[in-house]
Amino acid sequence: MFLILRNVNLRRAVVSPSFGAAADFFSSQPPQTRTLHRNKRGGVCTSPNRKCSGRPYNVPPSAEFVARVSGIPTMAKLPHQETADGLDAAFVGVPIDTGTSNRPGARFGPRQIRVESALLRAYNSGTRAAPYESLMVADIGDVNVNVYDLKDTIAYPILQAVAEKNGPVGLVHVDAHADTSDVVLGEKIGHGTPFRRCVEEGLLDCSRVVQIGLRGSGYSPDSYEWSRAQGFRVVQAEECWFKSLAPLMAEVRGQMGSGPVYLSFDIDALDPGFAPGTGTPEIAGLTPIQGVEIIRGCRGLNLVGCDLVEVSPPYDTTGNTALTGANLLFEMMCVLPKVKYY
Ligand SMILES: [Mn+2]
Repeated sequence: MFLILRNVNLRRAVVSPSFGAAADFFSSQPPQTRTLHRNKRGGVCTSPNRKCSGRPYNVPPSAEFVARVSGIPTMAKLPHQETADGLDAAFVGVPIDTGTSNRPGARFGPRQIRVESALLRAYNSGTRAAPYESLMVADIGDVNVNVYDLKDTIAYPILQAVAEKNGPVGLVHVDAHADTSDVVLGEKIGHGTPFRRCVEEGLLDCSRVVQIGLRGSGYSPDSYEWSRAQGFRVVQAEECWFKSLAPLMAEVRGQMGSGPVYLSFDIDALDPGFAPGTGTPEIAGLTPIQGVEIIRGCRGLNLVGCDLVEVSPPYDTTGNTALTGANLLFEMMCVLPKVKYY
């Protein structure tokens, strides 16, 4: 799991009251200060950790001058800093897979995505976005997860933190799975239940939720009945086949309006032919083009955070799944508010 967060207290995001064991574990650790905030530099870099360029913002070193394969692998070869101080947006890894229902391995996702992200460049050739000309971004490392706590979910505690700051948020959820189960093997918290928990706690503005790419065999004839009953818009994969998703995203922008929106992208939304490195693959999924269309279609929304989850490198030794994940994260950064476009 990899995240891009804006203006969120990360400690609150990762350590929720629901996570008893995890909370105890974290409370025994040194205080963390990863509180994201808008910097007040007025266009002047205030980060003491900027090492990559002479520009006012962190910029990945160009492979025209610095060998891609050199250096310690951070996300997009951005500087690493311990805290989010001075940043407009931060990449943070959450290496967790302990409660996965099928193939484990996603704990290695952030590390592999960082390695593959060395191929990312500074500008988006397709959209002319220049994220490093208007946002201060860095890699703030990984959350020190409790790998002995089997409660494997991330969207739930993050949305608790996001909603605490913003109130109930809209959600663009791209996934093969609805992740709205109630109880799995007696457990209320797992990677198949987060959005039901979010609704129960009032974290989502249910009229501003869309789930895209859902598919596969289910536990009942209508697997997405619960989602629809909450007011979510459900766009099954079958509705996406053979189409551009740009028109859909125009409708989604209308649905989301100007309120805060969170984007959660499970790599298994993509067809396993493109992204086999994941824990619960489902055939006949979205193409990478459609994935990019969805993310680019979020431009203009008031995005408060994004995640990319379930990259499991052991199931794709080519690295392509992690490479795809890295590129999708770059696309997400390019549609954050205030990104400069040429
Ligand atoms: Mn999924």
